[in-house]
Amino acid sequence: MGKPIYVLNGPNLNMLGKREPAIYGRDTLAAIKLRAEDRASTLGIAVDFRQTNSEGELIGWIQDARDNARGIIINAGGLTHTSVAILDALQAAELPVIEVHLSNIFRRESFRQHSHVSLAAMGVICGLGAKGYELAVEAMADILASASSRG
Ligand code: DHK
Repeated sequence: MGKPIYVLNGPNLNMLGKREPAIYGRDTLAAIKLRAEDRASTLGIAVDFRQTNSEGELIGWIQDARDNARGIIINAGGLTHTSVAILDALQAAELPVIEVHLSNIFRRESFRQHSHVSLAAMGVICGLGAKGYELAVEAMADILASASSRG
């Protein structure tokens, strides 16, 4: 299967299922992980799915991705809107990046409507709940397939 795609989740996403379900839905992160892994395995790719509440740990994983992953799917949680350091790490990774949010950040508070992560992302999926992760895995598989067919 080769190197995996990293699916990285930032602060508070471990609270999914309990956390503001009207905004984030009732799926737990464990359920989202299973769906992403299932979708990836039908596409013949591996997923390494992680969550942390620590900005430093998230940056460490992004740095690690440069050598050990084929692409990054990231929901940086609240760090999306604040962290230049996450953006810097994503740009340094030199990998395809897809940004995911469960909620539609453009229908929410104005401070959520700007994403630092987007500057490093090939595409953004938001507002589609847990399904967004499956769609991101599918899109990443296409991106990787077309990159490898170009040699
Ligand atoms: C998740 C969070 O934790 C928020 O801080 C973001 C994002 C939105 C989401 O919708 O998945 O603003």
